Amino acid sequence: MDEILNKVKEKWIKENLLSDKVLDAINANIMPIERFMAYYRCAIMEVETKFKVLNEQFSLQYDRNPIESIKTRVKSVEGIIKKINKKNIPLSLEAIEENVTDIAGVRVICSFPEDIYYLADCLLQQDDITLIKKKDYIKNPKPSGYRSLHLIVEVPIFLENQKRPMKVEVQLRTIAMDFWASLEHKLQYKKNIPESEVEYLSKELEECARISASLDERMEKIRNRMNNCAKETNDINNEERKLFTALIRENAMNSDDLSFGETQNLAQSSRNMLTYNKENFFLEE
Ligand code: 0O2
Repeated sequence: MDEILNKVKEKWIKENLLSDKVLDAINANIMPIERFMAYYRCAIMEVETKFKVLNEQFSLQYDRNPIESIKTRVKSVEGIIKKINKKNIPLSLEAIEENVTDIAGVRVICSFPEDIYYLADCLLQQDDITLIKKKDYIKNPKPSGYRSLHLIVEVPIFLENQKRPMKVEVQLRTIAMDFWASLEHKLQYKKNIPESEVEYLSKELEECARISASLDERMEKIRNRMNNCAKETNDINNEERKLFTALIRENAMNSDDLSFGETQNLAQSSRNMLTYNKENFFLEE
């Protein structure tokens, strides 16, 4: 009996669910979704490249990289559906495109908080970027302790015969902010935690967020002090170079034909004068 039922079931599936008509219908519906997701992947590439270019330029100009790493993702279909339900968005690609603004996500991990604002400004200055929304959770952290700078931007992608504006969510954060957010995000998925523990853990996470913010601040101060020291040393070296050149020029003008030994003596006396000047320079300070 079971065998007969199975055969009937199989025949029905083949004739109805796997018919050419049904497969055509599935393809017709899947294609626009695949195209839709591909557009978001292209938008991610555009924004990621912009950050890579800024990083490269910064590294040439200041001899350091403001970006530690860049992570990108296209939101999963499951994630999009959850957001549609949460926000009661109509079930059409147009409505999703309009209302789900984080389908394309680019996360930029920076070394210091100042780099975040520098990079955000540089991106927003570009004439093909339109700012849709900005949320500064660094200046105004979430009650959970979450800190990051969020930008929803629109960037054009250039297709065969079309220029298409696409929305991308950019999250900029430091390594410390990212460490905290990744861990906290993982903990959000842990189930069966008793109410009393939830309260304790939330307080702990808030405290950790505070510590990580203070760590960012202190590291930035250390960086700035180091930069100032390096600048002062650079200024002194430049001063030294100028003095040395001036002394050589002066001594050379006062001497005609010099032997090798005399030239060496001249260089040494220039160095001595330079040391004297340098010491006085420090004493004057
Ligand atoms: P996922 O899995 O990271 O994509 P909206 O985006 O406007 O619909 P909302 O909540 O107003 O919703 O946006 P918001 O506040 O800008 O946050 C969007 C994203 O920021 C979240 O995406 C998280 O990635 C991150 N985020 C916000 N708050 C927290 C937080 O308290 N902890 C952590 N770890 N991350 C946070 P999704 O869609 O929630 O999830």
